[in-house]
Amino acid sequence: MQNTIDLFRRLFSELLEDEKKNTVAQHIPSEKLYETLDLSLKETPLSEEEFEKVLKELVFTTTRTATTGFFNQLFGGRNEKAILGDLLAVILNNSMYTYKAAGPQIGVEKVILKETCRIIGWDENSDGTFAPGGSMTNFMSMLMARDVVNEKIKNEGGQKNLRVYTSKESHYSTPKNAAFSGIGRDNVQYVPSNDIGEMDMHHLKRMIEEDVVKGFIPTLVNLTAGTTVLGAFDPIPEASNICKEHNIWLHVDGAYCGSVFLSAKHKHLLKGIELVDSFSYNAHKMLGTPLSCSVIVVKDKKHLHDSFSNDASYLYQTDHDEFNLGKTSLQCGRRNDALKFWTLWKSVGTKGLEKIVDHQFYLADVARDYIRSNSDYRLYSFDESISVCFNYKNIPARDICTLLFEHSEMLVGYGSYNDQEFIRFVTINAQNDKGDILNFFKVIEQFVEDHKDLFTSHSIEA
Ligand code: ABU
Repeated sequence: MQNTIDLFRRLFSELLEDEKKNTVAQHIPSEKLYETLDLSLKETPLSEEEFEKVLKELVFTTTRTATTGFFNQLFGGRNEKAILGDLLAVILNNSMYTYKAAGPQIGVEKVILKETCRIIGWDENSDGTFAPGGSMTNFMSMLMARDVVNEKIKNEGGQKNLRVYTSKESHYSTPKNAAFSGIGRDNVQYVPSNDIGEMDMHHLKRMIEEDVVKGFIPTLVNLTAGTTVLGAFDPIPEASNICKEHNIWLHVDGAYCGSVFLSAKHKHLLKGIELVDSFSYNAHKMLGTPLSCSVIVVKDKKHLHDSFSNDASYLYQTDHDEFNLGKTSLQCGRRNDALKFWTLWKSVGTKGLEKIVDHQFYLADVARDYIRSNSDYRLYSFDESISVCFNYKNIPARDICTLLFEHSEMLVGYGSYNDQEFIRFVTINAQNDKGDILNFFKVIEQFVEDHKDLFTSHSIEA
């Protein structure tokens, strides 16, 4: 084992050194991947030296997500205390279904869930669990909503007239989950959003009322706290009133920005969160833990048990259900995603998590100020969002993003709203500072200046 630990230390130290010089890994075109790297699996073993060489090549050419060159998705950075927790979780290798198999790690998960529920204003009757990602926490909310409408579905199978409401700007997991749950993709109703990307409550109310008249059963309203493109927050109190009137499960998908519940300054974006039935957030997004760290909490823990528990005498052999977390989880074997969050939270305190969240909004202000003060840029997104959407010199956003990627300069993505396409710059890496944000714009400006021919001669194919 010592040799392996030494190899890990070598690879990690060398990578850290290299990242200081090269924030973006050398781009390997996908069509050249297998001829560039030796990924093949063979009958015979490699020598230790050969093994280290191929592993180093792989590590060094892998997309770098912890540097100042990565703004492509809704995560980034490298929080050391959280990494320590995740490395320990790998070494300990527990499965979180029973107290017998995970011991005190069950308590680690439970204190995170309890503290989350307490901060958002729920009582002892609330609880939660961890799932493999935001899509799956949304899926869990849909299953609980379905089972509340008709508890027989889980035994007898589907019912054709259930309806789910989500905004046009919401995450693409909702139609997939409707397929998985038997509700059906065709029963997802897409509610239009207003000018700043928030679900329009007048439309929601009208669509629900029309569905009731037609004989549909409104089952779930899925709100978003931080839409994937604009980072908008749907209004909770208005949706809660509508849901109460019609007995509909209300879920808030806070995968991207739900962690604002930890910030005194920004928690107003989640005003009314205590009114909802379920709420999910990803600590691997705003809080910067390694992937994945997805939490769902429910106001009444009964629903977790009703939808997810199943007897298994070969598994549940000791202790109370409260400590056998397989009774409330989506999966059976389940890795310990809680420990990395716990090591982070324990080391910086709730105040430290708040600072992480607040810093991202500060960085977004820096970016918006820069854009607003420079006439070459046009801003499309709004204040109080950590997605800063813009165009530069009217150059198609997809051209800039794709060329930056292919030239190993910077990873940033594009999005669209109301038929406008723009660069989506996400200030989610709280390890960045003002200089890193300003440097992002400098990289784009220098790149465009140095590659004028590419931008004037043609538009890149999508
Ligand atoms: N849930 C992942 C969203 C990915 C993105 O919008 O970048």
